[in-house]
Order: sequence, then structure tokens, then C-alpha cells
Amino acid sequence: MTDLLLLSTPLAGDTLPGGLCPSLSNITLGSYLRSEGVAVAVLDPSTDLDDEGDSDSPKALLERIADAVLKESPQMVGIACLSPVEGRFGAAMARVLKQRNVSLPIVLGGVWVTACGAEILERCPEIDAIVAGPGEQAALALVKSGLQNPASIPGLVWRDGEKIRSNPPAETLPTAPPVDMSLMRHPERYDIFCWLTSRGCPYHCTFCTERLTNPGFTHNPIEKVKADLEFFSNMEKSWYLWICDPLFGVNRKRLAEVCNLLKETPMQFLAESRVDVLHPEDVPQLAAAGCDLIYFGLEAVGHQSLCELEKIDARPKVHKRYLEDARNLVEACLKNDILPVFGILQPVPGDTPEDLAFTLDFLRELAAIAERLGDAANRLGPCFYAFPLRFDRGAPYETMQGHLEEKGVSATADTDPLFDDRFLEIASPSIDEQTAETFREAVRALNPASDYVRQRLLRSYPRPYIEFDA
Ligand code: B12
Ligand code: SF4
Repeated sequence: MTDLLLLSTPLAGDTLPGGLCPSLSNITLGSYLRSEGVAVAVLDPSTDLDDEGDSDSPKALLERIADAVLKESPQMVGIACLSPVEGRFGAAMARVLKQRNVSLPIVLGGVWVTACGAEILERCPEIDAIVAGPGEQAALALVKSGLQNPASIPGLVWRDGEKIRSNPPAETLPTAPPVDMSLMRHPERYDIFCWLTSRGCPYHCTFCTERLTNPGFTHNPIEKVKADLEFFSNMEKSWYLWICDPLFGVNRKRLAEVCNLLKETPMQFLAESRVDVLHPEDVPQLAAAGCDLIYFGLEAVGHQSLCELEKIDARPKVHKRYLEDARNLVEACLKNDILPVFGILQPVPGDTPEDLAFTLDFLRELAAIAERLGDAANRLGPCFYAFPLRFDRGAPYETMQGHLEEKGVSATADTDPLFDDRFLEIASPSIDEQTAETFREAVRALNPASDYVRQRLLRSYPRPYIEFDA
């Protein structure tokens, strides 16, 4: 009998580039619950359904997933929702499951629902409860007592007659058990594994929701890191690791320890960091450990833009160092055969055409480093991902409405204020939507055209989620 079945959002079919990757939220939660003796199962529709129905419509796919869920007669179903796209799947799935079995409890958890639990319950009668914040203790309590004593479950958002109540969230557990590979029914079908060696981030950028589920910054015990890597290394198929610690490399001693462990594995990996956190001197050991790509959340270049995002403080010398760090890291990465990839979120509130021109000049300068290095750049050049700035629920920007109005900012109009992704549309009176898109195109045009670089980028892409109507 399954006490709790954790369901993952299905990924788009294999006509798209990019690989399959299991839900880290479900694997983390499932590993903890198994270690506590709970009968937990993870169902990933991307790998675990039978092969028929490859060309399902979203509606038919939901029915097929419901067949697979109900066949296992779980006591409860949990759905991880880290962003609105997973929330839309969660809402649609709950509706179909409840139509087929009205007494099956359905609980949602994850970063996105943490920010809007009460609204989800108001809108979706098929969802029984939400877990806000870290989910381990809540899921354990839910498995033990179901929804009979909701006030005792940490982080639970629940219905009490006509009212919606919220319990204080649990604290992040100081330690986590190793990844339990047996939770994946077909580990050989995955290509990429998202994995963390630490949780949280000491910074507080205005657009970022990192603190919602991880208010503190903690390293996973090195024994867990070691045990996970041993599991991965014993697999027949070698996955590509996406190390998604928000700030990989913040502690240099720890970085060296993790790199020494990674070096012993056959896996290649990418890591994510900031230009003012990772030291160029640490790049060679990352390369020796199997790193072939580093993603830097550069986000912006000009002083006003970086201060606006609270990426840096207002001191000019900090800004100067930020740019210098970016230059040095491009050079170190290229020389060590690591592809440096920079995320750019400009235009940001208050930007002017001069801010955007300044950024483009700087990014051109970064691109020119590859030309200057010639053969020493290992056929690589820096890559730039230009995204519109997201206004995610629960990010500091949510509480800064007056500030945004003052800067002349407007966001994309919500057709559905709960389930729609929300982006910055007009950054300031002098930057309209068209100027913003023209800027992003100019940034993307700086990317190396080579197929060699493209292949390296594609290797690290998880396929996008399938879209469902909430
Ligand atoms: C891994 C990851 C991904 C992976 C997810 C797939 C995978 N294989 O797991 C990929 C690369 C696909 C991805 C994509 C995206 N991501 Co992402 N991603 C992350 C990342 C780095 C880690 C998430 C994670 O697994 N954490 C570890 C687990 C254990 O923590 P957790 O999910 O919070 O789970 C805990 C609790 O929330 C809770 N819980 C979670 N699920 C459940 C379920 C139940 C039933 C219960 C009881 C509890 C529970 O318990 C868990 C244990 O404590 C986070 C940042 C972060 N550090 O969290 C960003 C993050 C979640 N992503 C984010 C974003 C914006 C995106 C994208 C929109 C990016 C984009 N531009 O496309 C897309 C979303 C998809 C889309 N197309 O729209 C934002 C979300 C912002 C928001 N609130 O909406 C985050 C927070 C990054 C950030 N700081 O801004 N992402
Ligand atoms: S954007 Fe990066 S550096 Fe800023 S708070 Fe989020 S995780 Fe930390």
C-alpha cells in the first residue's frame, strides 16, 4: 500500500532538444520519507507511464496519469509546484483525480504555492491543503494522521469550515538523507539530474524567491554529498549533473572538498554562481572535477540597474569590482574549457536607453575576450541568456508596489492573476516593450554561432513542462 504518492509535472515530448530530468523536490522529499519508514512512491509521467498515447492531448494525458495514480490506491497524493506552470498542472490534475475519486486527499507543496496557498484553496475546491515552506516534517505528519488534525501540521494551509487557516512553517532540516535512487522507477531514462549540495542564499535580490522555502544558508553534510555521488557513479548510465546550489563556491574550503569528490566520478556537470562569489582561481579545480558550464546570474551591468535589483550595494568600488570579476571569470572559464553563461534580466525598473547601451558595450567586451584568447579559448565564447524580469509571487518586489509605480513600471496584464507568470513589461517612461525586446535580441545576437557551443548548451537543458489549463 502507498501512503503518499508524489506526482511530477510531465515534460514535453522528445521532438524538442533537451533531456529528461526527475523532480528534485519529489526525490528529496521521497528520500526523507523513505528513511523514516514511510511507504512513499514517486510517479513521473515523463518516464513511468506505458508507451501508448505519445500524442495525447493534455486532457487525455491527465486521464492517463489519473489511471496510473488510482491503480496504486494511494492514501494521499502530493504534487510539487515550484512555479506557476507546475501549479497549473497541479490544479488540472487535482480536478481530474477528484472527479474519479472524491475522497482521495490532494496536497500541493513547493516554492510557488508557499507564496499563494490561501488563494489556491479559495480557487480550487479539489485541492485539500497546501504545505508552505520546507515539506519534510509536514509530509511525515500528513502520512501519520492524514488531514484529521490539520492544526498540528507545520506549514499547512487548510480549510476550517468557511475560513482558510495557515500554520507556521517548519524549519529547514539540518541534514537530509542521501538520494534514494529506488524512488525513480526508470533512472536509466533520465539524462540530467538537478542536485543541490547546499540550501539557501545569503543575498536578497529584489526579484528572487529563494528565501521563501530556504530562509537560511546551509551546506548539506559532506557525507550526504559523498553518498549521493557514490549512488550516481554506480549507475550504468552517466547523468549530466545540474548543480543548482544558488551560490556554488561561496565557501572555498567546501568547494575544494566537493570538487575532490566529483573528480572521482565519471559525471560532467554545470554549476550556478555569482561573479562576485566564485573565485577565478577556483575555476581550474572545477574543470578538473568535470564542470563544463557555469551559469552566472549577472542580471545587469550598470550601477543603477544592479542597485535596483539589490545585486550590489551603492558603493562605486563594489560596482567596479563586480565588472572586473565578470571579466576575470570569462577568461578563467574559457581557458579551462568551461562555457561561461550569463543570465541578463535587463531592462529593470528605472533603466534608461543609456543603461541598456552600457550593458551591451560591456557584454561585447566579454565576447571579445574569446577572440583575444584565440586557441586558448578552447573554441568557446561567453553565452548570454536574456530573459524578461519575472515578478514572482513572494519575491521582495511584491511588497514594493509604490517603488515600482514611482519608476513608471508596468507588468504584463494578468488574464489569470493567480496562475499566470508575470513579467515586467514597461521598465520606465523611456523604455517601452519594443525597446526592451530589441535590447534582448541584441544581447542574444552576441552568442557564439558555433554548433560546438550550441551542443554544449543543449546538453544541460531540461525539456520544458507540458502546459495545462488551470
Ligand atoms: C531545480 C530547479 C528547476 C528545475 C526543476 C526540475 C527538477 N528536475 O527538479 C528546472 C530547471 C526544470 C526549473 C525550471 C524553472 N524554474 Co526553477 N528552480 C529549481 C531550483 C534551483 C531548485 C528546486 C528544488 O528542487 N529545490 C530542492 C527541493 C528539495 O526544494 P523545494 O522544491 O523547495 O521542496 C521543498 C519544499 O518546497 C516542499 N515541497 C516541495 N514540493 C512538495 C510537495 C508536497 C506534496 C509537499 C508536502 C511539500 C513539498 O518540501 C521540499 C523539501 O523541503 C529552484 C531554486 C531553489 N533553490 O529552490 C529554482 C526555482 C524554483 N525555479 C524558479 C523558476 C523561476 C523557474 C523557471 C520559471 C525558469 C524559467 N525561466 O523557465 C522554470 C519553471 C518551469 C517553466 N517552464 O515555467 C524559481 C521559482 C520562482 C517562483 N516562485 O515562481 C526558483 C525559486 C529560482 C529562483 N530563486 O528564482 N527549475
Ligand atoms: S538571485 Fe541568486 S544571489 Fe540573488 S538572492 Fe537569488 S539565489 Fe541569491
